[in-house]
Amino acid sequence: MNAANEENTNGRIPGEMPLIPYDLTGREELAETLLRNMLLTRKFEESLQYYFSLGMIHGTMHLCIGEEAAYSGTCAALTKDDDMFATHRGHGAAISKGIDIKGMMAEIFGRATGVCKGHGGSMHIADKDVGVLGANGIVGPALALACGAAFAHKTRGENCVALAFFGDGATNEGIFHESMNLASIWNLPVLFICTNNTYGMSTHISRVMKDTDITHRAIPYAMKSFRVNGNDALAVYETVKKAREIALAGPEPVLVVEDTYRISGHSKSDGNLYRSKEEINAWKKRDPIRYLEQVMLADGSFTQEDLDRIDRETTETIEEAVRFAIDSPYPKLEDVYEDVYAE
Ligand SMILES: Cc1ncc(C[n+]2csc(CCOP(=O)(O)OP(=O)(O)O)c2C)c(N)n1
Ligand SMILES: [Mg+2]
Repeated sequence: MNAANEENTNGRIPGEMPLIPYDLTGREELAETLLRNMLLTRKFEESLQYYFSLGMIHGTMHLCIGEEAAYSGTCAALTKDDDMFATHRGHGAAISKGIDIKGMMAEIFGRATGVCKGHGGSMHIADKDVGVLGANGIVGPALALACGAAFAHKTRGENCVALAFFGDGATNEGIFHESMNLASIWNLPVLFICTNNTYGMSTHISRVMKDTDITHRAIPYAMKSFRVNGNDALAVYETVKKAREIALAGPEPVLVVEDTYRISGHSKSDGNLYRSKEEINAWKKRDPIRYLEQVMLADGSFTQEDLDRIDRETTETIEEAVRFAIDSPYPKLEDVYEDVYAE
């Protein structure tokens, strides 16, 4: 099943994204939320880049610049009670699921006021109060963890789903197939969301898969699947909303493949030697934030002044979060074993 604005973007140099005329009447709040979360994610990560370059953030991190619509559109289709599991590239997912931005910024700065008391960092962001059940530095576990959460929802008779984000690379892992099989045979209300940015580190999808249409991987598990333009936040939202309804009604799992592109490098140590400037520039023209802004202006529901206000407000939120993080204390040395579980 293909949603609006679908095209095959596995080719390395994509075409331009045609502007789809959306009627936003009565859906202004949705459009603003989608845009706001994308802007917050972009500005959050640009700040991280800056403070990392100053040596004020340690370790590494994986940015999702260019992929914001996939996270924003997907999470807008969820309720607060739905559970979400993110990947190593999880900032946009956590922000879009409603995590406290100050607490997440402080976490990545390693401060005691962080959502995980500064013990987790970029790849271990979690806050179960808003259904952010954890990012993960290992490729693939989100799928299996989401099966567990969905099993709990089903057993307790709760009206919610569990969702796992994962990349195209993860679909070649055993855990992808084991989780798809388990969810299918146990009829679990779980959404498997593949952010297909066509690369696993420096490896293009076509070098590791004969059939690069990842929706075909739902077929052996008798699972419904959708493929959508992951740079169009509204199309993503509509697709995931539909998938969520199917998952709850079954209950049954659904696979959604969101075609997108990572403008940023894989992690902080990426020389971009595996792809051309031409390819990156072609994708920059498909920027999901600029695209939604154009849709909002074209529909007439929003003026340039409205967009400027949203832009300004999101900048202020991020600046405030950075000030909060920098002013916060580091965790105490004697607390190093707190929240550590080992037998
Ligand atoms: C089990 C496992 N294998 C390998 C790695 C190293 N690794 C980290 S990210 C990554 C690429 C993952 O690609 P994809 O799933 O497409 O996600 P993307 O980084 O593109 O968002 C790899 C191989 C890992 N962290 N865990
Ligand atoms: Mg990938």
